[in-house]
Amino acid sequence: MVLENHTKRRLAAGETVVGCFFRYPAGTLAEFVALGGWDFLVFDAEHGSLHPRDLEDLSRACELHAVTPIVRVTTNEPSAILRFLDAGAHGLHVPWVDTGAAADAAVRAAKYQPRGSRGLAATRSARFGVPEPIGDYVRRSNAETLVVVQVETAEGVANIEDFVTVDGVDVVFIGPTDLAHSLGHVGNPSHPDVQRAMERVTDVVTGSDKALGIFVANPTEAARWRARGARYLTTGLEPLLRGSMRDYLSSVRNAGGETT
Ligand code: 3PY
Ligand code: MG
Repeated sequence: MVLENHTKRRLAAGETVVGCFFRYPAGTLAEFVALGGWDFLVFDAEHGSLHPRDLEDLSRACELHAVTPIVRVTTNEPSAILRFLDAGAHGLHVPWVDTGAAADAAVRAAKYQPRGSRGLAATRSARFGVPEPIGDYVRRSNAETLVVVQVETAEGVANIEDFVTVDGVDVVFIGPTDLAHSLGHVGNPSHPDVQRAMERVTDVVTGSDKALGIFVANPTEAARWRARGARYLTTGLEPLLRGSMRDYLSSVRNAGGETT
């Protein structure tokens, strides 16, 4: 159900947006998180158990609170992408995009004609065809649907110049965990090889009309990437909760005189 996509508008205006990955099939929990004040939530169907059906409730939870619902799909396949978008996501993350052609395929799967070849029906995304003619919905959806392509392999980094020329890509997003893994430094995104690869992506994307996005684990990393020009900043529910649980337990236990 794409009405006005505030996240896309703010990015187009040169602003910075802040979002959170969420991978649980629980609409009420999504509503609670949406109330936190995020610009957008990314419902993660790549990692985790989300199905297209879950996106109906998860998107609804966001729509109640003017938060943009975005989905990360498993694969760059039009049939997989279609079902998640039809359920109500207003934007799309495609993981493992390695070439300009793959970035173009992601845009074509997300957009209707003339830019793309998304299949058309009066689904939830089209508000079931009730309030407006389907042609109006198609034009609005093409204008409002956000497309994010993820660079997270050595091949993607090598081809980064091709990504930023693709019409319809809004955000080029660095996946630090998979990129470090791909470069042979699993669990160590701080390794100089990984940092060099991220610098290359950063230089090319910030010099283009696309926004740079990244996943960060904490506010310090977010501030560093923001200073480096990233405007689409994401974290995850798990890093937030891990930190809160650790801090809570350690202060409660320390107050009780325990040492661990
Ligand atoms: C990665 O770090 O690989 C990601 O995909 C972040 O979401
Ligand atoms: Mg990844």
